[in-house]
Amino acid sequence: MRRIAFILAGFTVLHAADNPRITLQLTDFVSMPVTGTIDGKGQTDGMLARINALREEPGGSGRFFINDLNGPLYILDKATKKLTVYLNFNGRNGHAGIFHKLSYDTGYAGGLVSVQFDPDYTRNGRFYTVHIEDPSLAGSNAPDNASVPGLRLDGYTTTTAIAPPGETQREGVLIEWTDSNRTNASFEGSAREILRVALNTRIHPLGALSFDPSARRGDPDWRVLYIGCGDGGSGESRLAMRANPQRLDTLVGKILRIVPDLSEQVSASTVSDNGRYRIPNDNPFAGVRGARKEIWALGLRNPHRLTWAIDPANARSKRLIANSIGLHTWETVNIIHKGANYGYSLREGTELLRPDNTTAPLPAVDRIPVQIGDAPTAETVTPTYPVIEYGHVPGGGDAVGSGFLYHGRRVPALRGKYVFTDISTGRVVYADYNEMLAADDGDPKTLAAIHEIKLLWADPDGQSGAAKQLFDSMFPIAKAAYRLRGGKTGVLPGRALVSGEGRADAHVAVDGGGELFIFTKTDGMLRMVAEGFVD
Ligand SMILES: [Ca+2]
Ligand SMILES: [Ca+2]
Repeated sequence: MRRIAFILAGFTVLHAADNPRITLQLTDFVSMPVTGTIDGKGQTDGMLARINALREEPGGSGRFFINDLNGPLYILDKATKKLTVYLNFNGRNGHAGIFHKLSYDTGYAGGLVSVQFDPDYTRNGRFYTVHIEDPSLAGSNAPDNASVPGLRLDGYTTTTAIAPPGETQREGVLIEWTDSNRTNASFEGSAREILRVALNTRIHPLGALSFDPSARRGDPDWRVLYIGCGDGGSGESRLAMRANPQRLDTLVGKILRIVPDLSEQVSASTVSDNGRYRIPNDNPFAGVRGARKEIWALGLRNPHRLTWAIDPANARSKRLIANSIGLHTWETVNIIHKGANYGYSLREGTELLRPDNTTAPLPAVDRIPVQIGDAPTAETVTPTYPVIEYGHVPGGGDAVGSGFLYHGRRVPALRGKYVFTDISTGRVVYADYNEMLAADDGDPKTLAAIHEIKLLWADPDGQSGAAKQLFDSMFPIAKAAYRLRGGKTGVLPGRALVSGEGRADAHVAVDGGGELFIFTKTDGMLRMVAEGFVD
């Protein structure tokens, strides 16, 4: 204990001067087309545009791919701000898009959840998407190309969903797309369903997709895809499915690691049961009888954002980071290790999680059982704990958003800092990356500190004039813009414990150069971080 106290004190002294008070100046970049309803009364229908991620297209085209949960995948030209619907995933109930069973209207993370480029995209035109389907809806679960004449569907077949124990309500679908002409803003080419995972409820879906950006051809991680698979809501259930995030024989509540291209990493992997992807031989449970070979790490509730932190001075020093949304108590940022067990739903954050979903201090002997079937085995492991956590309390938040290790040029003071948001309150914060690495020490008591970022923004509404004002979070910014765009629902659509009535629904994103953007679903705005100031 003495040693821990010394180390913590060391952090404070060592890094205090390196954690400055930072203000970011925001510039409105694009008003995303309204795909919600201006007076929506539900959890999510009143959000003006449910932008979930922004990715810069590799190859220097100067274009972003942006997905809206409600269905559109846009291409945005950064210079001209021209926005084109590239693919529309919403083919539900007479909508013109591709998937008749798209489930986007209930839950915060339904619909078109994610898009990610193949590391070899500039050669092969490939990218990957995850969308959520409701199998109880009428119609086929195969794509409909009426809205995309260039999409060839000859030979396309769906796969059988891999189901977790318990009843299921949704399916997360991973699809590989190959565009044969990257120079235009339309899709022409083929698609292939790779993986379909059934989910117990409509929350915490299959979602995050991430390739190691430092891997090169010939490396063991070249074109190897890491996937965040939420627990589908199983972990907070009072039914037997509560064990699903801990069960090695099911995919939910895990980080998965697969090779989507059957012709890649051939000698170091085996073909999956569904024949659509490969599984690396060095996955930690590849040789464990009864375990799913796809699993890279386990015991996570909703690891909805995965990102790689690469040390700019040493690309071999890299970490996979998962931001995982907590139940009633703790929001966490986790450094993901091969084979590690993050404890959920036996732990939440750095506490014990009881069967009634309340938390308590960790037990003196901090071990949890390995579970491969319906019952725990005799074998036990020590859980791995987050490097950052904050509570569902005033000054904390409700749900951790996306995060990135900043490596851009516009805000030098943020270099070496991990920037992230709380979704509902719209707080934008950072932690020192070296503190995060030091906190990844097997000791739940050591954590990296969180530092507030202030925001400077000029409210475009005439009443407060065009002068820039200082804000503590994205919430008042989204609120002002929501009104200006015609939003009519309360303070802001949605609600949460700490944010109260209304949610900002804020996330950060980075472009190809590592520069920051912030998007907010409730006002449907994408904003650029133009510069940063240090007090
Ligand atoms: Ca094209
Ligand atoms: Ca620690």
